[in-house]
Amino acid sequence: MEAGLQDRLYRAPPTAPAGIVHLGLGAFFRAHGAIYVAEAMAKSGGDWGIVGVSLQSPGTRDRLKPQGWAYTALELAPEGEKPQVVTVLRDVLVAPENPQAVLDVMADPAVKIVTLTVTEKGYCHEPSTGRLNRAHPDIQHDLQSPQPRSAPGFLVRALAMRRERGLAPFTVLCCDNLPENGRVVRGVVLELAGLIDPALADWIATHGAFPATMVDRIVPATTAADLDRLEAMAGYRDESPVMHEPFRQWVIEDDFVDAARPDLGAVGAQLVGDVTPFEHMKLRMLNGTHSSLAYLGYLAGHETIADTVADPAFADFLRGLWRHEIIPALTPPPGVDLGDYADALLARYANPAIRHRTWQIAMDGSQKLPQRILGTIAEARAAGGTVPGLTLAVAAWMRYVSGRDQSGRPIEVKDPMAARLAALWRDDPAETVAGFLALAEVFPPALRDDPGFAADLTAALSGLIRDGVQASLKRASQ
Ligand code: CS2
Repeated sequence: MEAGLQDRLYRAPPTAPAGIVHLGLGAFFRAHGAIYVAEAMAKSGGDWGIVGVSLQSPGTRDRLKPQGWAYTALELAPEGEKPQVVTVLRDVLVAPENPQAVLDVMADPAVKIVTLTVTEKGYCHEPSTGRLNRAHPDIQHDLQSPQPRSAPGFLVRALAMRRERGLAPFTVLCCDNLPENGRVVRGVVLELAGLIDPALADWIATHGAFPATMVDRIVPATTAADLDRLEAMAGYRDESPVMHEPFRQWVIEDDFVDAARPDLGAVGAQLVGDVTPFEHMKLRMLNGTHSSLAYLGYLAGHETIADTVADPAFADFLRGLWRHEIIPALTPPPGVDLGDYADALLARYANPAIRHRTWQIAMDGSQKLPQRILGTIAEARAAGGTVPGLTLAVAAWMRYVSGRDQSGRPIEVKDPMAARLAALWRDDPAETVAGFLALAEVFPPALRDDPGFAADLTAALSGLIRDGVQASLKRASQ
């Protein structure tokens, strides 16, 4: 046990002045980016304290404030748990309470970087195309009001303030699991800025930077039992700890305004010229199989990913997904063996100390499936291949979002499109599939217009309904 952990939590030493504003202060950033930044400052210095912003609710701010913004990050390794106190946060703002205060700090000359983890749906874009969804209610609001609600709205209005003040823009560092995430956030920001003031959009396009990133660390939601266990172990109460696996990876395109950034390379982040091969590998091999296991595992009655992969039929299915369906369509990043990467992923999923619920990962499938699964399917089919496992995963998603499991029990579906998705379920699987494939926001044209895919998906869904998950897994395992 690290000495003085309790003292550090409640009398956190003053952290450096803020150089970073983070939008979307969830558990993932506190267990990933914030730790890299804290370590980079400890190693190489710099004023990179972080002001966190919650875009929705005050819960995190209310829990962290009495702790002076410090919190415990608990590493969950199979061989034991290890707490670390993180003191890099300087303040936490709650955007709906005072949007102007958020804009003011984003427009502060000391702030050089705005990082984001606002989840896939937070970009208010159309997942199948990456373009801004102008009809989104928050975007409609942000077009009218200088006090924004959406993440793109905050970026645009704060960049406008910086331009008016003669400051350089901040670097926008997207840390969400989106393909080409830098390009997506740049696209929505430029489109929104252009609707408000075309000259602003030109200025951002010329002077701004939107580096792409690949972020990776498994961070299960913290539970009440975790709080009690940490208290028993560490001897102090932390009302807002975060849980994480030992593994972490952060690959960043090295393109920052005025090259201003923490020394992240000194603490293991990879600063590269092209993130794309890393991002494809991670989104398709990790997130793609995570979502597949989430829907199929949930329907099979498994509560967590570790429980799911402990089931031999699932482990076989998973290996088949990687070997036969996902890896063949990938270009390995320099120096990476994708077979080894798959083996390491299986060990991470099997970590019994991580209770990562299938229900948690199943959330927001309409926003996740395109980049995690549908891209691989479209490429494989275009090359004349078949992908029965991933097709089955899409069928399982359709069953899941119907809101009822195989035995008619209700499922609590969390998805911005939940009501529309549930309404697509029909007694006839072919009709259900036709309804889903008409969703232009989710399915790329290559799949919407592919009768062979519709037929395969219908067969997978019929099989799932008729024979259940286990038999379907066997059929799809090659
Ligand atoms: C998961 C991710 O919840 C989900 O959808 O697939 O949060 C996953 O755990 C992380 O991307 C791992 O880096």
